Amino acid sequence: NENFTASNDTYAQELETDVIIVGAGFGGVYLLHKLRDELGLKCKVYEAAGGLGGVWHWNCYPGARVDTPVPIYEYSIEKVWKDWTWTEKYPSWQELRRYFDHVEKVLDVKKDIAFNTRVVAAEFDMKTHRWVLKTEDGRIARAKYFINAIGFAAKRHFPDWKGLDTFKGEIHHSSFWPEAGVDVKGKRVAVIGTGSTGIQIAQETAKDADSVTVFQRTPNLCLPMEQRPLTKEEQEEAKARYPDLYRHRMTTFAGFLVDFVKRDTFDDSDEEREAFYQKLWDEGGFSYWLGTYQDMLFDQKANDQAYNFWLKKTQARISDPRKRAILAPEKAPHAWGTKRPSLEQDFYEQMDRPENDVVDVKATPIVEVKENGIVTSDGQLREFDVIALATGFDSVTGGMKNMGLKDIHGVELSEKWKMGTWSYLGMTCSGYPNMFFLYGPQGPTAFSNGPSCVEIQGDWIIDAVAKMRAENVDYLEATEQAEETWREQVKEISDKTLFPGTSSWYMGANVPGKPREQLCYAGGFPKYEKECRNALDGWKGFATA
Ligand code: N01
Repeated sequence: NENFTASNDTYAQELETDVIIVGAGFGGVYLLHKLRDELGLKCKVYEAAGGLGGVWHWNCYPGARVDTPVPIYEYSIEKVWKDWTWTEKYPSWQELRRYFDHVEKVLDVKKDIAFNTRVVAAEFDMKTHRWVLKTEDGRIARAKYFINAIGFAAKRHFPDWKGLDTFKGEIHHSSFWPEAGVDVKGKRVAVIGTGSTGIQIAQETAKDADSVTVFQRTPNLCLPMEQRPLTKEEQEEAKARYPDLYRHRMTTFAGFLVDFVKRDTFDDSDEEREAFYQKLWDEGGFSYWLGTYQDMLFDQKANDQAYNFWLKKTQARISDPRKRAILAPEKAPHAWGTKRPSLEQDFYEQMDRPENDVVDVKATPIVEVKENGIVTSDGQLREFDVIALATGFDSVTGGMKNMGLKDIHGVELSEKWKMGTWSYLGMTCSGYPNMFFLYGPQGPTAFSNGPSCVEIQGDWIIDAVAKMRAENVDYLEATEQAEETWREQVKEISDKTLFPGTSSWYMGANVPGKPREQLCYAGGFPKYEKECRNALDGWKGFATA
């Protein structure tokens, strides 16, 4: 456009800048801060929501809280953690929002973020070597670098049940919950889905509602959260160790502090194993998942042991035999830990109460929503006042496929990824020069602690941009060969584990018609970082100009 009169104002109709980042969650804010304040680049962020926090802006459903403990669920940036104090080990969405207010106070990021701005198209202009992005309301931005930080849950998944829009009560998807809340006092609530979200909504709503009915397709093999309040004093005392903790989290498999032990399940005697499981169980959180025997996710027999211990612990909490058989069945629904366990507080006790119920929708699927309730395939109509759809997301790839991204040949990303996902290092794509993404497909994403993942990938992107500038590289594009090899590697690593045998969003299996494939890199942080750093040395797998 010859008449392009660009400005650098955040909300300019025509914006010209060095870097455009999409998304103002943990990833986008980290990149904005580092690229702007440390590399000195002009940066702007486009964010569809009205505030900071990404998923923590959208997720305000009842009981929403993170299931990674602080202080590892936060930035390692000293000027941010230095003056920040949490009140709980696993913070609520309200506290995470306050954390982002604090981040704003310290890093002053908002002035470079255009909120309520949804990107609907992006294309690289081969003549000028600049990205051109369009927003829903017709604004245009041009930038040398384009970074996608939209997270893995940017596209909601709604089932296509007949009559979904005829329901006369209140119906909300978890990621679109009214911020003012929904008054459930005296009401009959249906919760559909038992992912991390459904468990939290059911557990919390049951405290106020007349009754809660959970529609469960696959049992969530939940672990006890062991939530507890934190004092300012204990955090101040611990802060001397934070730099070490932050370094350490990058050396573990998933960017947590716990890690798999270098011992196999049957290396221990029955008694030793029982004692070890008990120890992990008592620690709470993900210790029983990510701090266990190294063969748990590889060997079915080892995995059965983990399931049996879980079963014993969980069944003991449910007195109603019918509910027990649905929530904690004798036969494992899938290999333990190959779907995300939710961290619960009193979910099983709440479900056990006589006024609450659980419906096995694997046996009797939902077939229709009527104006007064939900009909299952056995013809039964259950009546409700409120329906919470906790049916998840077109996870990992859905967001990027839905943004109108086009490669240098004019092919849409949704077309390129129609039969499966191709990327290099889970951060770049062939046909998309000077574009980076993080916390998305083929990176450690779903198998990692979010803030750790955005720092490991964010630091790589920052170093790549810095290196391009230092070497006068104007154009950086992953080769198709490098993509093929990376895709194979992601698959090969996953195929050695028990993940592929389970229908989960990790495998793209939660959305009808989506190709079944491992969406994330399951090789762990140390191996991942080594691969990425190696590629930077001499631009392996990239074409440069
Ligand atoms: O989504 P999910 P989520 N009929 O896809 C069911 C993170 N997170 O929003 O398992 C009936 O996990 C579906 O059943 P099935 C975390 O990484 C973190 O809960 O496919 N049921 C499943 O039970 C998490 O993993 C936090 O058989 C249907 C549920 O809906 C990720 O976000 C909190 C159905 C969807 O579960 C996504 O979690 C929340 C149908 N037609 C989320 N379609 C914390 O940090 C789907 N389902 C605490």
